[in-house]
Amino acid sequence: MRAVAKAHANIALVKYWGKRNESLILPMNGSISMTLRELSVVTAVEFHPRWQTDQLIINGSDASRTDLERMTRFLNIVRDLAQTDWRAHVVSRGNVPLASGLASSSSAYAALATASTEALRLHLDRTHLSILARQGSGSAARSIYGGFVEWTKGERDDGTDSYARLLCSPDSWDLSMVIAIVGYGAKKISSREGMARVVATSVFYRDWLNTVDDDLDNARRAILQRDFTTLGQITEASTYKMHATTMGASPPFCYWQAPTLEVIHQVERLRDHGIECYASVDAGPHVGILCKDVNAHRICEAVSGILGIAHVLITRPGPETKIEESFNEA
Ligand code: 2P0
Repeated sequence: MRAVAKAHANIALVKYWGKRNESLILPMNGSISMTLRELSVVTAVEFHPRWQTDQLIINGSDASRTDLERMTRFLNIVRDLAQTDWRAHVVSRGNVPLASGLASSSSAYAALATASTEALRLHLDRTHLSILARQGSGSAARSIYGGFVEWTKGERDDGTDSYARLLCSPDSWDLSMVIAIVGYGAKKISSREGMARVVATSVFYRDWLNTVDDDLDNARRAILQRDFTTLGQITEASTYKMHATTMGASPPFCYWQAPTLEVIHQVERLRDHGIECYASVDAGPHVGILCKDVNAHRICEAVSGILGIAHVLITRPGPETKIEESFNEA
């Protein structure tokens, strides 16, 4: 019972920030993202009746105890669906920097959801895959789809209406995201911990929630109309508002580092010179710069020289999750 799946990371344009249910991973607000072609993970999952425990290997090394326990909790949901108690060996390899604020869990849990359900012949449709992936990591709900994607927060307590859907396929808009990486390594405050602290304590959190629905409506419309300027402006505003909530938390915290701000200032200068581009920062120091394809290389050059920028990559809208191999088809 083995299957292999590939999933791509995504970066939110309108951010998911805060949970209303921590165990089912139900968000306080909806979000909109772009799936990235150049950042992906391939995960092989095999279930066997003789294995006593789950095993997880990430990029050639045994996973940490925390990562393994988190995966086992997720696979227990899959095992319940398939009514089996077989344990799994999971081998995952990807090019997304882990736990650094570059959406690594989005691709990890989208690939794991897809491969594990295929291995157990559950044959879920994309809506149910999105609901399942969400329970591993919220942003993974969006990586089930390619291109531009909206995750609706839903209203129900059981999460059956909280899933993603496609807004615009990857090949139908010539946008890029230039990603300036500020330095690898795990961040001090995980996104999970950061959003929980913000929901519980931030004096700005209510204001964040009050504006998200308008941002979603306007961003959705901008994507459907291929209105880059409006989408870019909402993207940058969503970033500033999300990070303002961290500064209003108790104790306050900030994911930005000095090079983060340097890159944001460079984005403003580029705009002043007629190169339209917009900054996006997630729960980490890196900056995604949304732009038209035609400007991506120029922007890449303009931020590469900034002190503290370790690496810059150009990403384009990427595909949905895909089954690469299935033992059951053989
Ligand atoms: C997002 N982030 O929309 C937001 C913006 C970070 C900032 O989703 O706790 O790893 O697993 O649901 O998905 C990162 O958080 O968090 C994230 P969990 P996740 O992309």
